[in-house]
Amino acid sequence: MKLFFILLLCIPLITADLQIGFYNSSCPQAESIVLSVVKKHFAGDRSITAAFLRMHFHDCFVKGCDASILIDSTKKKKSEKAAGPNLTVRGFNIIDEVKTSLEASCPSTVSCADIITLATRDAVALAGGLNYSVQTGRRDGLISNAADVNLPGPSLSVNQAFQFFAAKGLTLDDMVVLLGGHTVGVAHCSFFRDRLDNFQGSGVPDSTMDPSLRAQLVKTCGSRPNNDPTAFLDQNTSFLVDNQYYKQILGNKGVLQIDQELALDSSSSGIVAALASDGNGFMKKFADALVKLGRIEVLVGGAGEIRKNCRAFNAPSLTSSRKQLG
Ligand code: HEM
Ligand SMILES: *[C@@H]1O[C@H](CO)[C@@H](O)[C@H](O)[C@H]1NC(C)=O
Ligand SMILES: *[C@@H]1O[C@H](CO)[C@@H](O)[C@H](O)[C@H]1NC(C)=O
Ligand SMILES: *[C@@H]1O[C@H](CO)[C@@H](O)[C@H](O)[C@H]1NC(C)=O
Ligand SMILES: CC(=O)N[C@H]1CO[C@H](CO)[C@@H](O)[C@@H]1O
Repeated sequence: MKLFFILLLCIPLITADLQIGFYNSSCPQAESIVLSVVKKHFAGDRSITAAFLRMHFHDCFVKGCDASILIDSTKKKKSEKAAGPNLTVRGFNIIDEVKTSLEASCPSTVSCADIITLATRDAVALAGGLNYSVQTGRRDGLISNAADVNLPGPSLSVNQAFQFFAAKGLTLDDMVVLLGGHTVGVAHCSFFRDRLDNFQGSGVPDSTMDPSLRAQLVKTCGSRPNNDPTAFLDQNTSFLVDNQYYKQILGNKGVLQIDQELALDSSSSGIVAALASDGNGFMKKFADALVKLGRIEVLVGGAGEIRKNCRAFNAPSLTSSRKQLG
């Protein structure tokens, strides 16, 4: 009898996994609520596609896709948000708005980690990418420490950057396809300024950068010396999810060093060329790679919690949603 109960308790642990339509019965409106808020914001600001892609990447690469990136720092502890590479992640207010709307319809049901995943999917589709099906059922993490943030920097070689992806179970193809996220969005000059005049401390520009792009970036970055301006990562279709990024880097118009390295390094140049010449293939691969990104080290079943407020862990008195494991 006792053994029977132990087995019974174990079943949810064994079968718990992400599923397409995880909220079909617990919150049937979940996906349409996310879409309506994202759509509203996208109509006024197409740059939110970039915001969510980067937020999703940073969330999933630090402690898995568990919304740890959304936690605000407290006086006592600096959360992931307070770490250098996270400084310029944006879109937090839109996530809050989605959460408020979801809590009104389905309290304590839809995780913040799933909100990031769904908002990314919707924003990609609105920007011309595929409207792919994405699994849900992630739970929110209980840890967010600035010290845990260890993300690849923009001046790494392809092989160095790949070590970060391999550690998350991703392939070199996955990395090259995911860096296609740089088909939208911007980079602050501080992340690539050395390439314009003092590449790796050499005193001269990065010779791999197209001279006309360099001239343009010198103008952009030099214009307001007291702050840190931004430049588009994709010089042509800066707000569209398409394969232009790969065409740009093949033409030496990568803004970040890692972007340019991707086209030049013999390990990745073939993948880049293939993606540059197959727009539809890129769309499908990008969607598949985002689904794979969204599965990294997720919490499912009774792990973690469903946060009421994406910026804070539930108070101990609210932990009824923190299911007890048998
Ligand atoms: C080796 C891997 C990567 C490196 C070194 C890297 C580095 C960077 C850097 C330095 C920026 C500029 C940030 C700023 O100035 O605010 C940036 C922006 C961005 N990254 Fe990446 N990134 C990587 C992978 C990815 C991946 C996998 C995605 C998503 C699939 C992604 C999506 C973005 C987007 C959309 C932006 C623009 C953000 C905005 O406009 O607010 N990146 N990245
Ligand atoms: C939710 O509904 C969709 C569409 O009908 C279906 O494809 C999916 O398998 C369902 N998921 C679950 C977990 O019921
Ligand atoms: C994606 O597909 C769903 C289901 O067909 C649809 O309701 C939604 O409007 C589509 N999203 C976008 C951004 O087109
Ligand atoms: C910009 O992108 C459009 C649409 O993909 C393409 O037709 C055009 O050739 C591109 N222009 C440049 C200068 O890359
Ligand atoms: C807002 C924020 O978190 N800023 C921090 C980002 O990281 C840099 C460098 O680690 C810190 O100096 C900032 O305080």
